[in-house]
Amino acid sequence: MKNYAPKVTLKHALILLATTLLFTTSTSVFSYGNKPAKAKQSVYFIEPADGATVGQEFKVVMGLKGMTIKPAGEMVENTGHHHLLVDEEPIAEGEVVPAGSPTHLHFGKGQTETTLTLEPGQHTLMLQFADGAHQSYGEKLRASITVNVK
Ligand SMILES: [Cu+2]
Repeated sequence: MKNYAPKVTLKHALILLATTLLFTTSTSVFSYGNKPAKAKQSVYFIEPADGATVGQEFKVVMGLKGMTIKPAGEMVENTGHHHLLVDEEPIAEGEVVPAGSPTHLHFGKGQTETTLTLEPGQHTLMLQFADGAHQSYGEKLRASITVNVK
């Protein structure tokens, strides 16, 4: 009978340990469950940096996350091509990026970089990702920076 009390204590300790492990595991699973299932979709400027001072001729490198680049023409979900808008207003989701405009540049072959030549002064560069028919994906796939051209 002297051994009875320690046995109970050991049993309780094991239950407590098991409960702790279960709780820890559940907490971990819950944390992972809170992460978005889909990678966040975005476009961004790799080059130049926001606020950069650049020469009149400068390189622009366009970045993309969570989408795939595809040349213009074919409509495939989660694909599209870059557009670069120079000192222009944003294009709302579903609206077509104008063609034949010197300030609405299409990269319909799937290009991810270009060279711009701008007049000295401050300019706004806007990246807009759009689908195979040049229809804007809207704000979620848009990014703007300001550059100072020497
Ligand atoms: Cu286009």
